[in-house]
Amino acid sequence: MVTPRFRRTATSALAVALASAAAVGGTSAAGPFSDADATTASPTADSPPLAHGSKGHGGKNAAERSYRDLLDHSDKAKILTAAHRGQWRDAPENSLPAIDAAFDDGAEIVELDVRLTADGVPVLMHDETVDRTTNGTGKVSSFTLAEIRELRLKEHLGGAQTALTDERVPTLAEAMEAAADRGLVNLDKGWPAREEIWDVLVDTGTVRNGLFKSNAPVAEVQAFRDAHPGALYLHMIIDDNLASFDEFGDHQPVGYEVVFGTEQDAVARAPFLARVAGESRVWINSMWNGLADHLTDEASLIDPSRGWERLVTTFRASMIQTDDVVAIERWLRTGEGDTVPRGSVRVQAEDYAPGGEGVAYHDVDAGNRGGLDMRPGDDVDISDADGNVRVSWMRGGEWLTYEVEVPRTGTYELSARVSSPYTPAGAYTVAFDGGPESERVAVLSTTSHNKQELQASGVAQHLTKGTHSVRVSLPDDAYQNWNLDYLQLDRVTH
Ligand SMILES: [Ca+2]
Ligand SMILES: [Ca+2]
Ligand SMILES: [Ca+2]
Repeated sequence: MVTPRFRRTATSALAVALASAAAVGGTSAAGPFSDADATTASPTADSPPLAHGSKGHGGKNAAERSYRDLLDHSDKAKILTAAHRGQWRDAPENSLPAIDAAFDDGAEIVELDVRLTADGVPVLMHDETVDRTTNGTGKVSSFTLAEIRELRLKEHLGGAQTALTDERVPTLAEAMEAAADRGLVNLDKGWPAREEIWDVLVDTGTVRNGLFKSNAPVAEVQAFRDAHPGALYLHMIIDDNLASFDEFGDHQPVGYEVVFGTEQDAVARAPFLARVAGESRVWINSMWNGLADHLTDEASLIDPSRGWERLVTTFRASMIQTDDVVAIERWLRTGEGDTVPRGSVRVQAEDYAPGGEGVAYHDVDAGNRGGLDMRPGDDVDISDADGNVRVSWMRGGEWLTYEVEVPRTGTYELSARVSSPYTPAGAYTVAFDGGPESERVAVLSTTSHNKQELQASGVAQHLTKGTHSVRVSLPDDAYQNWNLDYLQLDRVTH
């Protein structure tokens, strides 16, 4: 049983207003909403990102605000953020708590993946099979709703060694209910099930929350939109189908998801994007390389001008899909990426001390298997994963030494930004200035080699102002298969 909400008005007045707003490229929401708290400013080519007005408050009007913002593609349009598969850093991807967490963290949109069960019920699942993200196996389409509900979702991004949670595969109806008052839902993978999805949106009163998406032929898209006035639609374009922009004519989608493997792609050229941005919103993805050249979340964390800032200023993005909701929201508020906290010291794993094998490091296999040639001739395995530069192929028996400049005397706690899909992922000890080794620190799975997380070590050390050495050693009797991005020392006492 679903509870009707304020959006339960996919009826003529709204539909006409919406269709008309989309058709004429209206710069403000048509009709239904009169609350005007548009105190937000957006990054432009001439100014850094400024604060959002009222982000992350949730509450009854958040979805209305996001709906209205979505229809705004003026120069002042607010940058909207989309949480890829929900906030999977806090909950299983495509789960109900991941939807809540995404909105809690300030996203206006959750990107969810929709597939049909054997009995035709839209549920959330990214892959064609349930294997990666649940304790079951087989295609989603081979399970009835009752059967798929027996499965339990795995933590975060799932994977063979990832722990189960008590969460179940949500129906789309549950997901829309969860989002109804909070924001928008991007309905990825759902185009083949668009009629079933439409019925769910109508039944749950969430027509104004749901964003259909496809790269289908324009005639097919327009037939659906004509049959379902009020349906919000994003069209995916790459070089191969960039002509769809002209084919939509004066009945433009509310947004375009623009994907460019390189900045030289035709779809990424300034005159074309200017035309698109003049008619519609521009959605760009930053999760990994090849979605928008190398302008990724990880590159943005190092320096926003390597990613998100250029997506907005050069490529006209007014919607960004990300795996780092918290970080992109911080950037929108402050203009900063993953900056070192005040009073802390950070050393990049790839910036190990000079001196070579046996002096600065010990690496068990010859050469750099990571392929990023930063330290020619060294055997440490340095890789670049979607903008994240780190030491990879971390193996038992290996060690790395760092020189750190401590700015103030005090006690410091060490943490490490790591990634690994394995459980256990590994273990390390730390020794300062040639002293004794610490207790072993367990490296926890992040459920992906390419998704990093700052993990506390529990190791604390009193350090005087000045230069210190830190050695990180990997015991050879522990399983080891993880990546180290950086070490950080946070001062906790004087
Ligand atoms: Ca090596
Ligand atoms: Ca190695
Ligand atoms: Ca690094």
